[in-house]
Order: sequence, then C-alpha cells, then structure tokens
Amino acid sequence: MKLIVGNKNYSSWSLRAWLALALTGTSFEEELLPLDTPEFYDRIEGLSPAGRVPVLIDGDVTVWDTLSIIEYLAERFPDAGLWPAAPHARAHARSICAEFHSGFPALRGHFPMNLRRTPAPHPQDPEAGRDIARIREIWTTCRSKAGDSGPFLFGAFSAADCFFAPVVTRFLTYTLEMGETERAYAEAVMAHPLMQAWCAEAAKETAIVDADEV
Ligand SMILES: N[C@@H](CCC(=O)N[C@@H](CS)C(=O)NCC(=O)O)C(=O)O
Repeated sequence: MKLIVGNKNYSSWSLRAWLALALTGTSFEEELLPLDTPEFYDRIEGLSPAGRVPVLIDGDVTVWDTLSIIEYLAERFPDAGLWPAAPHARAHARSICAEFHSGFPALRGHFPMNLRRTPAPHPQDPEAGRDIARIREIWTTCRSKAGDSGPFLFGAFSAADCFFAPVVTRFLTYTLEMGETERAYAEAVMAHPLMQAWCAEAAKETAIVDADEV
C-alpha cells in the first residue's frame, strides 16, 4: 500500500489517514507532496481526481478523502480494531468523525494545524468559540462513557482518535481552554507512539506554508 500525504507539519487530513494506516500494522510506502507548490499540483493530478491529500493506493484501487480511506482500511483490516467493536460505540465513533469531517469550518480556518508553532494564544471569533465548546463536549462525553477501558475516546486508540489527533494539536498549539478531562485526553494522544513518530518527522521539515501560519 502507498499513502500520499502532504507536509507532516501542516497536513491534518494526512495525519488522520496515516495514523489509521499505521494502526493496522501493515507495512506501507509514503510519498510526501509539498503543499502549495507546483510539484504538488503536477503530481496530484495523476493520482486523485479530487486533487487533495491524503490518497491511498492499494494495488489497482485508489481511495481518496479521509473518511473513505478509514472505512476502506477498516474493511481491509477487520482485526485492526479501527472502529470500536460494540455497535453503539461504533455508531457514536462514526457520528463524531462524520460531524468533524463535514463541520467545524471556523475552528479549522482560525487554527490551522502547525506542529512547529510555539504554543501561544490566537484571537478567536464567536463561531470558533462555539466549535471549541462542541469539541470539548465531544471529548468529555466520550471519555465519561469510556470509563477505565483506556485513555482514548472509546478506550483503545481508534479511528475516532485518528480523527481528533490534529484537533488535539490545535488545542495545544493555540493554548485553547481545556478542563482536566480534555487535557488528560490530549496528553494521551500526544504520548501515543504513532503520534510521536509523526511529530518527529514533522519536526525535520523546513518548508513554510504561508496560509497555515497565523
Ligand atoms: N475532505 C478531504 C480534505 C483533504 C484536504 O483538504 N487536504 C489538504 C491538505 S490537509 C489538501 O490537499 N490541500 C491542497 C489543496 O487543496 O490544494 C479529506 O477528508 O481528505
């Protein structure tokens, strides 16, 4: 399998798909296309009709869009536990991922993922404030239901955590308010070995994407 990703410092959607693929335990190749460069647009044209990363290539199958990539991986690796096993938890996990995938424009626009940014506050508008409150509610609800089954949204690290990992980094980068529960969740995500591996690679990058520097 091959995963096409963007800059590890900036590409939040790439991080989600990469975490899910790495979580399956399969070996895979990566190709990194530098965002906002002519090279990106030249190469992506031949890889995905949507013109965006991430893109997963599995033999003669090409899958694009993060939600679709995660569903493909969950079917391809049914034992990887990408979605929680219990039907009600699985439905809940899918709902919050879909909710994030189709929403939160203010949070995404105001607070781009930028792993190397020195943590510091950034002004927010009321819409972003509403997005932040809803994210906190999602996390605290999941954590209260997960109980002591593990430190992640549904206990064990799942597709839901792949989805919210780049939201965790935004909360830390822009010093957004968190309670004890959300902070403990954020710490668990950042300490996960796959997250550490991605961040270590991101730290080696030097390219600047102006649009994501706020
Ligand atoms: N809905 C897509 C969004 C993908 C996306 O916006 N990717 C960004 C990088 S994080 C991208 O490819 N940007 C390049 C561009 O739009 O030109 C998904 O879920 O994968």
